[in-house]
Amino acid sequence: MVRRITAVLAGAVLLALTTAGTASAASKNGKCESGELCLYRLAGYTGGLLDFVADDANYTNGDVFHGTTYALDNRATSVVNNDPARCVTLYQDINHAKPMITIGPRSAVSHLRQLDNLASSHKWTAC
Ligand SMILES: [Ca+2]
Ligand SMILES: [Ca+2]
Repeated sequence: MVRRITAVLAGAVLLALTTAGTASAASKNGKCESGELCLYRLAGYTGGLLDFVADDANYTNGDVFHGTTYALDNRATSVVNNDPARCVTLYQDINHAKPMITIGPRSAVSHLRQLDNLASSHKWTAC
């Protein structure tokens, strides 16, 4: 019985270490790390950024671009998908309504042009 519990604990520790190793990127720390979607307020990846590891169904929840007081909703102008494998879709409305654009792995858009200042949610997808 004792031996069995030890084996389960060892497995749990290994899982925790593996998870930490693959999820080193931290959302909303102002750094566009590998595995993140990075939204910039201005063209050419300037004007402050917001970086996300996960989906976000609602940009109207108080997020501001890092280092600024500008709210995210309807303000993204340039975008970086810094994930090596996933695609990410931006939506014009909250709750992933009205898809605008899908950006492939390790791809970027320096100016969203006619889609400027519209994004209100995003979701990661398989490519
Ligand atoms: Ca980050
Ligand atoms: Ca919008």
